[in-house]
Amino acid sequence: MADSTTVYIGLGSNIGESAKLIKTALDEFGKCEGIAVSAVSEMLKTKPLGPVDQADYLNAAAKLQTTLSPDELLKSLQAIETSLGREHEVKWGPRTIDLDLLLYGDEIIDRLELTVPHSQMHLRSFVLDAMCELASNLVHPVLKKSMKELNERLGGGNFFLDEEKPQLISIAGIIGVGKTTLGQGLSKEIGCELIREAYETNPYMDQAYAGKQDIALDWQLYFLVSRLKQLDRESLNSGKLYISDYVFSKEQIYAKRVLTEEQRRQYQEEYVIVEPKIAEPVLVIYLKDRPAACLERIKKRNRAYEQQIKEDELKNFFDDYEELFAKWNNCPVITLSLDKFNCLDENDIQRLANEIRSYVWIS
Ligand code: A4P
Ligand code: MG
Repeated sequence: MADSTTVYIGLGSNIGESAKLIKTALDEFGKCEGIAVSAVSEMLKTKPLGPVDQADYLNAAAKLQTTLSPDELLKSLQAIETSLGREHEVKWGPRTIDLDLLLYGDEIIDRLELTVPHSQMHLRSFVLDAMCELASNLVHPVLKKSMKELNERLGGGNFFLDEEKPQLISIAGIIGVGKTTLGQGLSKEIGCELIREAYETNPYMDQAYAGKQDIALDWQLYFLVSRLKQLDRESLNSGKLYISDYVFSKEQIYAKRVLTEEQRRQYQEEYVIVEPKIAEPVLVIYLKDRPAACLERIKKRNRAYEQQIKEDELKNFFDDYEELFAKWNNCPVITLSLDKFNCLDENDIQRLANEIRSYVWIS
């Protein structure tokens, strides 16, 4: 097709004979003037995303060549939706066929009636799994990341921007990796509150790091209460942005590493009361660096109690964080390796802040 543009369409259905409806929609593309279908992904059965209780979906993506403009193409998609019995009723509700324009070349369009790239595609595994089949190295024109990389951030989950939740962004990673430095840079760039881990006020730090096992439980319980004071979902505002320089889930990593079996049993009794009250992050930034490099930073900043830390201990925590995020699917995770990212570089911070804006609800 002369002067055509490569576009990607997301297809979804959960009413009627979904497989047949998706096939018919693809046939209809082929019949439209100015559209040619060049590739189609497998149809994937997916769990419904969103607040409405409804049947599983079949989803797929298609690669098309088109000479139509983005608006003309959208009109064609809507005409096909209508011809296949689509009624626009409940937002997020069940539908016979849904055709979303995901990408139109590398054009960026930001209008209410047409947003390209599709405003939610980077939050949906059911879109990115299909996109990875067709073009895993294709780069998202706004986020500047490949489909593969965007998909890995989701851990198989599907998400939506939920203004009912506090927009908590938690930074995770081992001691000395630079979580607070990154948090300071980001909170300034984005203009939001930074929630800083309250280790200065924990009266057990010195003794705990000196290896006094009998105070380890008090040490961890103090932190548990402090997390509740900072991250209680009742005290954070819905829709407001916050950055914390720690992720609450690390409490379990520490409990496993620093408590005896009996201490851990007692700790768990309190943990199960606190955990349901804590606001879950809508996005995690996972900072990664070699344990040896983190140890260097710990030496440089020279906090007395931290000077006891050994590289082996840092390696254990490193492994624990890796394990945590290998199976994490509670929210998207942006992983940053410090060989490619500098927490003190303004350009790096600005680029990251721009990416973050696509993963949180901003009024
Ligand atoms: N619009 C703006 N940009 C675009 C675009 N890039 N492509 C406008 C298509 N439309 C776009 O769309 C609503 C309005 O968005 C239109 O006026 C159009 O001009 P719609 O198709 O009429 O309504 P919709 O699809 O219900 O919109 P909404 O709320 O975006 O629904 P979604 O996001 O499509 O979600 N779970 C699974 N597993 N699989 C699914 O496919 N789909 C939904 C619906 C919910 N849960 C799901 C699935
Ligand atoms: Mg749609």
